[in-house]
Amino acid sequence: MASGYVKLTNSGTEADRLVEVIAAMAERAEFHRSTVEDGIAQMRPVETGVVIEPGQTVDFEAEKLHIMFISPKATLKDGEKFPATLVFEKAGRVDVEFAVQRKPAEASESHSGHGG
Ligand SMILES: [Cu+2]
Repeated sequence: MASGYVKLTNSGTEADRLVEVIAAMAERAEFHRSTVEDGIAQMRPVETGVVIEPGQTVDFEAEKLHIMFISPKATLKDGEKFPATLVFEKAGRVDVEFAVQRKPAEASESHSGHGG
């Protein structure tokens, strides 16, 4: 599995919500939040999407959020890029590119708490 991080700024006057991420390289993508419960790192799906208030920036890494790419169809190589589409409730579809970076072992270990 691969996790993606974005930084979203809402420069509009109304709140918006990131509802979906579409990437051809994965079967599907989910929003997850990392939590620590009883000293065990876990991830919980964020079913409601990610709200960005007007004038606010949501930094996935700082908020312990990530986009989980489920069942990548290709092996991702360090330094590669792949396209994806962010779907917002109000702003609609925004095309982006994710840069692939191999994470240190201790960071990917937190995925062991994953339900599937
Ligand atoms: Cu996850």
